[in-house]
Amino acid sequence: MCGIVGAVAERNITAILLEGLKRLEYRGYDSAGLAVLDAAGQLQRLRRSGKVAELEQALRETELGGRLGIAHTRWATHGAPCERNAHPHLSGNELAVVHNGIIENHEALRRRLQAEGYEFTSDTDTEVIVHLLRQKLDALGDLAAALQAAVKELHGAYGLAVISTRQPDRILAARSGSPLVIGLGLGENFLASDQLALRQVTDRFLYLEEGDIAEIRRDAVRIWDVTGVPVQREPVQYHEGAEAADKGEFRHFMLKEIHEQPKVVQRALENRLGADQVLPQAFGPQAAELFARVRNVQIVACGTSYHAGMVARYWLEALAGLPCQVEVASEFRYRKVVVQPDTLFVTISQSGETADTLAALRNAKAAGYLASLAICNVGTSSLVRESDLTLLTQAGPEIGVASTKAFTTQLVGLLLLTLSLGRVRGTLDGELERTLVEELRRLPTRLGEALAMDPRIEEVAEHFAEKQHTLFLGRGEQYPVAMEGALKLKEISYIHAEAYPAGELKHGPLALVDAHMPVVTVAPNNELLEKLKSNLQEVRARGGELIVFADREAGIENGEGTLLVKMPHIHDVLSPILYTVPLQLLSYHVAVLRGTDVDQPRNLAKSVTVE
Ligand code: HGA
Repeated sequence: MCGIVGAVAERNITAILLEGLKRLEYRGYDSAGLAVLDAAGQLQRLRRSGKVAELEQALRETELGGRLGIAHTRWATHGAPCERNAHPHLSGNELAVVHNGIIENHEALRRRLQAEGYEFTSDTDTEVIVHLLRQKLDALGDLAAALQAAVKELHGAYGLAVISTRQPDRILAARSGSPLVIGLGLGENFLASDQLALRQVTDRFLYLEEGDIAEIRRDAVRIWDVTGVPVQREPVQYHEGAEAADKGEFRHFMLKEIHEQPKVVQRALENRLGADQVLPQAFGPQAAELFARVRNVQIVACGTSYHAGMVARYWLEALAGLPCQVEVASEFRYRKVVVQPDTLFVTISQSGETADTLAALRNAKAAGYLASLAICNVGTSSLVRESDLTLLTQAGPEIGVASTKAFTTQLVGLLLLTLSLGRVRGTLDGELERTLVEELRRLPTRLGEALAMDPRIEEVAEHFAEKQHTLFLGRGEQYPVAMEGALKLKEISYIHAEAYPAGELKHGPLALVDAHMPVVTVAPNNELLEKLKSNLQEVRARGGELIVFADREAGIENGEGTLLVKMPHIHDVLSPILYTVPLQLLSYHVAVLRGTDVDQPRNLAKSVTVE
């Protein structure tokens, strides 16, 4: 979603701001802008709707430059995506603000500030912040004090940065519900909503905590906590994995990330598997003692991560004998829940900054759960820092907005969790445990075999290029895989796709089936295969075209009305991980054929840091 970059240095910082914005582009946005204090100490602002490249082009045509500035990519929540609403927003040409998040009481504040004579030039909620700040600055004379006073009147979520002509040597920042990180340089300092934006200038970071306010100058950083008390935040050295933010030989990040799956799954298993069991320390030193007390599991997540949670429910109940509930975070957070005794609260999020999931975790703290566990890809994220236990998925940076390798590594993490809980509680059969550990070791090879089906999947994708609707079917733990397949197709090809448990077909969706509605099915060779085959017959009998991803021994043949993709054989329990891969490839090829923006699909954003 929106991105923030700020810099204060002895050199012109516009190139640093632009490079930072480019590094955040993958999150999805609709406009971009920056504001700097020029050599005369005046505020100069430039904004463009569309891509950062357009802002860059506009910048080349001006003289604009300075040693202190802030920049932003906006993903509109309040007000149309257009230049007038792009950030930074100004007040009286002496203050500029960029903001990620939503100010919920913006209407009341706007009315009050307008009545007091402040003139608004945008439809955004953000603009109230800059006028409110100017009011406070007029009264208090100091930017940090003004910000401390202003945030007390803001309800909602914000990560924000402010610069002013009145104190032209500093950037002020505030965090509440939307992440911010300070990058430490030599004689220069930086600010961003994600450290990725600053990796070209530093690898040392201070992570702001909830409620923090920071004052960033060239040679000093001061931070106050939520109570206004000065605090020190420990600098963290950031080590990036080998896979940097570049596409390499691939046409899109999404394709690169799909192909990385054997490698990242291997990494997700490293140091976590013993000879015939999941190592107890995989979830941290206190895990074994806590796991022994777990009697229920509550999983909360959004989007793709929610689908990973749904697969885990099948595993946790079947293998660890634990009752498990799974819910989308945006519902869970506003619901009065009845907490069963000894329930482990599990959150799943790629970024660890997903606003709804974080809010659910924060609510859960007061609700009486046994402990919280985050399954997450970003070790420095808020979710990780605020959870009792963590399992990092080790997927490496995921740039494509549509999640792929983050999902499969989440599934690996959730299977490790299931096996650990099953072992500690004595509910998992020892023989089955050994088999599954062995199968997990072989998983990277199996994933490589699934990727080798790519040319066939590309052929199959051609049958979709002109379609407008499609159904995805699965049974048991393949039902969430079908949901994830449908989500991928919607996200990047804009084809309407619905997933159903295959047994539900005749309770409604069969009415939609005709020659224009392809039906995609995942069919591993398991105990539900025969039932699934009957469901496929129901589709064929209505003239529906089937696309089936089936175990090579499933006894399903390519033929009229049935396009078959033969899959490598895999143990039932691990089949959701393997069968996800061809569905990712199918969506990818369909999207390429339809000419959509695969890595940055319209209207979507990575790391959903607003509600
Ligand atoms: N509410 C602000 C910022 C939106 C945002 O943070 N998106 O991720 C706006 O609409 O401009």
